[in-house]
Amino acid sequence: MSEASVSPVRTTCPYCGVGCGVNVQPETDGSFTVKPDKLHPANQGRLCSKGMALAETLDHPMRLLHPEIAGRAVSWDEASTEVAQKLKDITAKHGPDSVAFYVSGQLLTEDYYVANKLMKGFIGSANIDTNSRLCMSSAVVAHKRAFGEDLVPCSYEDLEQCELIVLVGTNTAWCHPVLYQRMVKAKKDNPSLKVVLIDPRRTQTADLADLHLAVKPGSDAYLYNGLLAYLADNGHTAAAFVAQHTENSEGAIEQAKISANDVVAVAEQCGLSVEAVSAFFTLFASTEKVVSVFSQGVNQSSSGADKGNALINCHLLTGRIGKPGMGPFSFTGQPNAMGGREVGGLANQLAAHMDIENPEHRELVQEFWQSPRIPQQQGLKAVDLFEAIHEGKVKAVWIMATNPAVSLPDTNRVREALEKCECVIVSDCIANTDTMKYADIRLPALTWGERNGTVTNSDRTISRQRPFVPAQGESKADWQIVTEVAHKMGYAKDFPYQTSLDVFKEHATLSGYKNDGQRCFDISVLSGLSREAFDALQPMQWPLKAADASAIETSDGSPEDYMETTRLFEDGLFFTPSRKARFISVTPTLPQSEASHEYPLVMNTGRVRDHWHTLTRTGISSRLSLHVSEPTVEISPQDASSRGLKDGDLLRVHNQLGELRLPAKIDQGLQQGNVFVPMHWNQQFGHSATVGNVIPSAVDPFSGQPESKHAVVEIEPLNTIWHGFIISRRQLTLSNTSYWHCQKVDDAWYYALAGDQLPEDWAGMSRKVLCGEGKANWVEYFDSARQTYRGARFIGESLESCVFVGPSAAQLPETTWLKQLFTQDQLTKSDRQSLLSGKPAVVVEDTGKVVCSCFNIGEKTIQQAVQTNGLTTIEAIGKCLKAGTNCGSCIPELKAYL
Ligand SMILES: Nc1nc2c(c(=O)[nH]1)N[C@H]1C(S)=C(S)[C@@H](COP(=O)(O)OP(=O)(O)OC[C@H]3O[C@@H](n4cnc5c(=O)[nH]c(N)nc54)[C@H](O)[C@@H]3O)O[C@H]1N2
Ligand SMILES: Nc1nc2c(c(=O)[nH]1)N[C@H]1C(S)=C(S)[C@@H](COP(=O)(O)OP(=O)(O)OC[C@H]3O[C@@H](n4cnc5c(=O)[nH]c(N)nc54)[C@H](O)[C@@H]3O)O[C@H]1N2
Ligand code: SF4
Ligand SMILES: [Mo]
Repeated sequence: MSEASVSPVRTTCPYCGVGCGVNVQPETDGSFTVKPDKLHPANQGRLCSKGMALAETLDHPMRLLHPEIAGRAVSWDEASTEVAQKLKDITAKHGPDSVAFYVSGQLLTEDYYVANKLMKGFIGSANIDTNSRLCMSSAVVAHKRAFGEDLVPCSYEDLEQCELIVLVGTNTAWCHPVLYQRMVKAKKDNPSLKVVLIDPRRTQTADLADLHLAVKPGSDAYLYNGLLAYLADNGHTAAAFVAQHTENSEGAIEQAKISANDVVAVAEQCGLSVEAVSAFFTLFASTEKVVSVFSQGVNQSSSGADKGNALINCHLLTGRIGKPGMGPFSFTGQPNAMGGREVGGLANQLAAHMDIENPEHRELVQEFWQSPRIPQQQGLKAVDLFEAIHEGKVKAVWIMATNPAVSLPDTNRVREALEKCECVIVSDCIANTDTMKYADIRLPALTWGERNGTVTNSDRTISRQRPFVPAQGESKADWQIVTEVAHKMGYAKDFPYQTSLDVFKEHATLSGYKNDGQRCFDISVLSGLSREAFDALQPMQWPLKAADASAIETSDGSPEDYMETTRLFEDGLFFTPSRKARFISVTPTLPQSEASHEYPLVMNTGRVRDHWHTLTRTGISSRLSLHVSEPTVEISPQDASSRGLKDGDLLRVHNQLGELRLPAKIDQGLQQGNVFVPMHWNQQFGHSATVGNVIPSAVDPFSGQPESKHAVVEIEPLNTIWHGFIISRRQLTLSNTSYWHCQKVDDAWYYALAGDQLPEDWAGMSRKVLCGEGKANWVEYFDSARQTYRGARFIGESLESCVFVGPSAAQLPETTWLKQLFTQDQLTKSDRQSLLSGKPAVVVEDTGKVVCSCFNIGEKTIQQAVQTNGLTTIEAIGKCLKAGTNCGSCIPELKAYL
């Protein structure tokens, strides 16, 4: 390939709901360079650390390459026939509700559309739900109740046009890093812009905040009811707007006053000082241009929908919606959480923002699909769905692009359900996920870089994902897999799709079908999209309006034929029957599990900066695994000291549902009595590290969204008598250890280990664990007095693995140098001689935990540079070390060293 002949492919990042544009440049050596797209409206030339590292995660060592039935590789023909037959047989015998699909906000819109159509219109059940249930479903309910439709009014540019940003239950710095950077810049450009953070933890996001309200977990609705009452009592009502464009303001205010009659009561309910609550209320009341961003700290709650509405109520009362720089703004999590909602991927939706329980909508969709049947009522929501599988009511489940054995609450029960289920079909690109273990039929799906279609981000911008590498193995697009199954079930004429464009056009057409302005979601001007126009499609914000009335019929989707919509509700009209927005009366409730004598600690969960969900992508990148390299339970300094714990102590975190085994990490940002466990680790990456093991399946009564942010637990030291580690070129299966976790390092895997029983023979055990192909030779050292064992396994001259064991973690060597040895094909004589000492003959510098992953700069390097050179600004650190000058994701952390 000559340099000149290949131009970069413009596509969209597959991670978070910011939906950044990326340019992928194929290089002459077959590799790819990923750069931010300067022209994409979401990121305007920025990318975070995960986006920057995308090229490193393209080749997955565990790709699923062939369809399999019961572990046997089969042809696609056989696989799709088997899936179709199973679905037909089971529904013929037990009815349509005896089968289910469980899909994902990481599917493309086209995949999602086809799966939803097959289940709802042809199998005739509404048993299709999605991992968006765990993520956005409370926000969906809040939007529908308030606005009559699931609509996000704002646009990213509102973050730059406002005077106050309230961040509620969002760790934006780590989870929507590019939007965080946009906010940082907005604040720099406009020093009067204020930021308030509402989060029980002091996260990296607090760095941007003028005020941080460390609320008592789960108490946000008290705060927002209090705010509503305060606004009403102090004359901050947009009276004309409220009268003309809203309903039930009085009811909601009255209800709010029952729970929160003054600032003192609110402060008490939320565990805050009266001053802090007053400061927030005054700031909100006195600032016209307010954007309130909310995310999982609000949604993942047994009262998440009410919390969303309590927040929206305050925007309605002040009329702060539908104008530049203001509005409630739900940040979506997954790259296509919004697209999934457009096509109706939730069990209570239909398609194109229509509802199953609305007879007119049912009729309309059925007519459009020409489908033989359509369910009359909602299907099972995720948690109930897996319960129904457990009970044997649902006998076949097809899981696509999600890992429920890790991400649902009460994962032990979910795993039992999958174990018992008659037929588990899993479409995934990876062969070894925790869920894949239960699959009877495995279907290899395309992944990012290979897929071709559309996604929609948090601010309603539809962007293209374009392919730049060929499909690996026999993998196929998800829409194509579903289409083939639909054909085998006898629905060939109803699923006539040859390409994802065919699907997209049908979806666009349905959005306008008999719409007449009743449904906001309308992209029907793209119904006649040509191949060329689809391939050239620029990011655009729905709803799309035709530039002139005739354009809909004739348009080939060229940009001049339509107009985008930056902001919704500018005309004060909503999508309820009365066209008025609704205030919702909210009675606050606290999380379902309460701390007790037995389980005194409140456990919170969430994300870390450089990892994505269940680690199927980021877990194979050594660079992304450096920032937070191990699963931990974060505890407050007070709890650590009262329990005599220090960093790194191995703990059992347990409650009535199960246990976790994790090292302690003392975190100044936690309140006493609270602990935090990241959601990412699972059975592929650790022993008892799946946080869902201890999360109860409490759900919101309206949305069915689980309370994944809340459990109560007790912690106690894990009994261990030896500690060790293994570094190995291959991934290993470990038994006989009471603790392990693994981390990808350059050219190898690092395993931390601990056990409560000494093996009879370390050498024998090491051989068993590290056995593999090729004739190996060992170098070993055993000190029986000190109970120390060290061994290394060579294949020829190449170091294949090494193992270090001792009575305590403190007696093990630092591992930086040992990990580096695996980047060499052959060890030098001196390295080989020093190997078992764990230290090089010539000492290499330990740079500490990596902070800047773009330039691999460790904390010790930063501390040293700050001290010796007297650096006082982020810019100065950047000049001196380059840290923070590329993607900027580490800037909040860099500030801590100044
Ligand atoms: N790095 C990274 N980024 C991601 C993802 C990822 O896996 N990794 N996943 C993406 C997805 S799918 C999603 S949904 C988003 C999630 O994005 P966020 O919602 O921002 O992320 P979380 O860490 O889940 O939770 C946010 C915060 O809620 C706080 N919280 C917990 N309980 C409460 C409470 O009672 N009240 C309040 N006010 N706050 C509370 C937690 O302390 C946490 O800091 O991130 C997206 N971006
Ligand atoms: N305790 C706790 N639990 C949580 C959360 C929390 O904050 N705390 N957050 C919840 C939230 S918000 C979310 S969104 C979920 C996320 O949880 P999951 O959806 O379970 O997590 P992922 O690891 O993203 O799973 C995606 C799967 O799809 C596969 N995949 C990737 N691309 C494709 C493709 O193109 N096609 C197919 N067929 N497969 C593909 C990946 O290999 C992976 O196995 O977790 C939820 N669970
Ligand atoms: S903020 Fe980061 S993870 Fe999210 S879309 Fe942009 S580059 Fe991807
Ligand atoms: Mo999510």
